[in-house]
Amino acid sequence: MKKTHKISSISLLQIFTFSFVALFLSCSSEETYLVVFVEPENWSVAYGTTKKVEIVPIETGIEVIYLKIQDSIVAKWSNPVKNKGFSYLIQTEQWGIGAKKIELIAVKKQQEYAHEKRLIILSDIQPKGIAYEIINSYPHSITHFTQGFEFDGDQLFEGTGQLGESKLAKIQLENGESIQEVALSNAYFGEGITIVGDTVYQLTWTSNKCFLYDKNTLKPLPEVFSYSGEGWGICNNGKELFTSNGSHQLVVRNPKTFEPIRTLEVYTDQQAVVRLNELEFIDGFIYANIWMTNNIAIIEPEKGRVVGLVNATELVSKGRGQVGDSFNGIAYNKKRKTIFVTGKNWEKTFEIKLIDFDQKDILGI
Ligand SMILES: [Ca+2]
Repeated sequence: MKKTHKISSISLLQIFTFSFVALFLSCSSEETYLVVFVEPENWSVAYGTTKKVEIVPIETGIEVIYLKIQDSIVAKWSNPVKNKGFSYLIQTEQWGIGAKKIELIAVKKQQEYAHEKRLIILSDIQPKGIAYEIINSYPHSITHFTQGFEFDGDQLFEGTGQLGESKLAKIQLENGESIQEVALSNAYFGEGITIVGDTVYQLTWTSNKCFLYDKNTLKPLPEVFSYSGEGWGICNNGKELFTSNGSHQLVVRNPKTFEPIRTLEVYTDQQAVVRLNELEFIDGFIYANIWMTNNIAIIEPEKGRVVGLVNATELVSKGRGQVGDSFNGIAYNKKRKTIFVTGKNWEKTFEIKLIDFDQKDILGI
């Protein structure tokens, strides 16, 4: 009893001391700038442009100033003179789309003083509104909280969520019923699915686990991949996996190890596109449901630019039914060249075709 009391007193004291030191440090670092960016700067620019930043030392005795972009030193100025400014040109193509950390570090008497900004590099393309036509509709099980939707040939696979109800199933398109299915343990909330070779990958929402199955038997494979953060959607282009986590970022992964290769930041010409959910790779582009909207974003997988937006409000009203939740689920049938879409607990799955979506035209290639 006594021992417990003693430990908690020490912990509280440590927390207090730490907080005090942290507060002191944050105050001092915020107030002591030896070098600054000249304001007002526009910290949001289009990809492809050159961004000129103006820099001015505001103190004497600085030995050296470093400019860092994304933690890499890109320029260095020795013995700068107070109030004598200089500039640096940031080539946005070199850094890619997304939020970039831009940092000035002034060194004086072996102390470092930092001044940090975020440069948002937006897409240079305005997304095109893409229309579609409904080719057909099919029943969808209202007990399926759809989180993953993908074809292997003509066989539709569906992964579902909710604790105690999550599963992976092969679906008979004509009636929406499971031909074969495997349940997840009650501890796991199933998320996106994708198929590479003979393997089905299934993410979990907050358990940091990706389960693997033999696509023919739906037997779970012994290997389980782990990852950091939440699991939402997943798709692949045959060589790489793409995973979403509810943010505007997509992580490109090695299918053999699940290790991240790079991160894509998804932007329009105005803003980051957040809450990217179920994914599908179609003809060189990533299609993503945007959670809490009726939209699908069509994303270029190299740079993260949103080239098109499909507004599926009509499908939501026609397919959701009484108990349906959000629009989620995109599966491409390569043979039919049509896209199948549904939602969580929806009554229907729709087969659609996009109208006048010419990717090459949009990208100007
Ligand atoms: Ca999909």
